[in-house]
Amino acid sequence: MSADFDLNGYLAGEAPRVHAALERATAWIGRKVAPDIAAAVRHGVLSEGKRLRPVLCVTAFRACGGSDGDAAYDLAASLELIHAYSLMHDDLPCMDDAELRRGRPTTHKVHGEDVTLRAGAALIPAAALQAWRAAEALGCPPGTVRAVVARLMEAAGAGGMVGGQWVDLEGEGRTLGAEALDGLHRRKTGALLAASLLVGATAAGAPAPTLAALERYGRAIGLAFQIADDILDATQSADALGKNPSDAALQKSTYVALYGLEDAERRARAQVDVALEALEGSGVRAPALEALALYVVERRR
Ligand code: GRG
Repeated sequence: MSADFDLNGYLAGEAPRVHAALERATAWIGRKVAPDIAAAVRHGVLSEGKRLRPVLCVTAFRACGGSDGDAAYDLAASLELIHAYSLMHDDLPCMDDAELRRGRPTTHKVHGEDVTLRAGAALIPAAALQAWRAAEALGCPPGTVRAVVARLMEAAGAGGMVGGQWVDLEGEGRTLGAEALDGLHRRKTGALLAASLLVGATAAGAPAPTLAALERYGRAIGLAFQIADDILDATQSADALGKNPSDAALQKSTYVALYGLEDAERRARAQVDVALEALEGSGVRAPALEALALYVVERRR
């Protein structure tokens, strides 16, 4: 484990390159939609998130031998387009009904519910096209381009994020057991985090055993991330989080409710160990991925 890796410096270096790719993507989408939809897209996509998914994607891409140019960031932006749409829709009154996100009013509070619904929907096919175009620009062979787009859409779909969200919505006001909670979050949060690594590694031409190990790493940090999210929701203020804590109000089943704070924290760290072990077995040397595994449980927002 590289204890001296400067993750803050690494993230600070990645942020402008990810932002520039998101600017290119939103400008491209903006040319296809009405101005009110384009403004909502910009609000949802360009507001200041942690950019964990695109950073995982470019980090895996480079660690697997990919080159370091703008097209890699364009590929990574496809993950953030899906993530941004999911947050825009998740915040709508028919779902979590949230007013604050990333320290700003949510997209529908500024641009209206109907426009936000349409802007979020436009982002789904835009993300698929974004991944496709970027993989072609990277010179990926046709089969690899197909695999990249398929990985992204599978993770976003009913077997992944959307399916997890269904279970989450149906679970409000009910108590879910450990297995159901893990299953929900493997899909809702974990699938897209794992896909972030797989999209990058697939585009770089990584062999199947490396992809399998990175998938194990991604699924483990996905669970760790969600446990940490539940802990933050239970312990931090809206000011610190940039969003209103909402699990209790929405009567959601959480890892904190299931295990208590201390055990939840222990379980999150155990998942980090699983992730680090998978990384070690992957044959990929990536100090940034080691540091990111710890970051998901040590972050403060
Ligand atoms: C129509 C049922 C249906 C679903 C649509 C809304 C939706 C799809 C899915 C919701 C998925 C969702 C909100 C998952 C939560 C994932 C999560 C923990 C988000 C927070 O991620 P961070 O902390 O956020 O990385 P930032 O703001 O830093 O990017």
